[in-house]
Amino acid sequence: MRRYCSIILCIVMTLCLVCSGCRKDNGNENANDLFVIGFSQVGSESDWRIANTRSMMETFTNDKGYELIIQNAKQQQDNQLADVRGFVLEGVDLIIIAPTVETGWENVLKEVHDAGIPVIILDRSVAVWDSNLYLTNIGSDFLEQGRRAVDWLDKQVSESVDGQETLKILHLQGTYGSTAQLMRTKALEEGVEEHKDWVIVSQLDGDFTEAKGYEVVSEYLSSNNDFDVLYSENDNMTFGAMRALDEAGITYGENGQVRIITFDASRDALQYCLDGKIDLCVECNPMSGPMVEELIKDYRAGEDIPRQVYVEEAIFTKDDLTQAMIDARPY
Ligand code: GZL
Repeated sequence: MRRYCSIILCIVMTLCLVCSGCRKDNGNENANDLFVIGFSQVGSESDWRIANTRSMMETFTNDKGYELIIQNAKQQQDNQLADVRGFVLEGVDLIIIAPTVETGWENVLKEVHDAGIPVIILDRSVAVWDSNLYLTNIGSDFLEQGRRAVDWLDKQVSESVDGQETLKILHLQGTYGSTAQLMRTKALEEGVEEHKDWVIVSQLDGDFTEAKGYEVVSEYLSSNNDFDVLYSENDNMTFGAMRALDEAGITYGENGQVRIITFDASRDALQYCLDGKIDLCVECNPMSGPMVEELIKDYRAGEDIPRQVYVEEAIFTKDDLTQAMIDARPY
């Protein structure tokens, strides 16, 4: 009998040793004792997105005690849902989600919550009944971005000497259902409501990519060319639209037929602005890695963190820019 007991004891002890090397669920312990973060990123659709991914990689390094696992969802929410469920199975210590669209997150966030893994929502937002399903949402105030663009346009037009009858706006929209699209669109539509002499001649789905922006604007220009403003919800779509305008022989920017308003304020867009090709760049700051790290440090220290954190942003016209400023920009 004693022999059997000693065999069972050996088996139990062996099992304990084997398991002790495994990552404890959210116990912040693993083989190298790194804090493991699963990051579900929208994709790599724009210069903004690539800069945002770079900011996170530069922040969460092994030598600072982190293991960052990045999954690129290629702008498909289904991929993100699978990625997040994979992080739960992996037993990561924290999950960061940059959501493609606002809806469809309730179930997976409940699963993550039930697994006891904290979640940070980055960049865009999620529309869920219970905001306790995530620690915080850190990103941009997209409605404010749009309102800054509308206020600028209002000042431009009210000062314009030609006093034209109607201001015709071509609206190039980002990924439908994303917070960036929903709020930048809401600001413009509010502006049109407030200005009876403004009209949106068409709303085109550019999905935040240069290729789609070129495609939909080219198609529109094949049978229309009567508009005064291009309101484009990100720089990459703007670059595609500029190519289409060039091919159609329509001038834009300084002294052009079409004024261009674009969002993100990437280095290339700022260069076009300084060169008089783009009239207004509305900044959307992708370099949020360090702010995310501070929030995680506060969380791990047991401190309360705000439910919503906005990054600092500005707007730029040609008069606000110098070549030195542009060359020094991080993205
Ligand atoms: C904004 C971000 C948007 C950018 C686009 O925070 O969600 O998505 O404006 C990017 O460039 O594709």
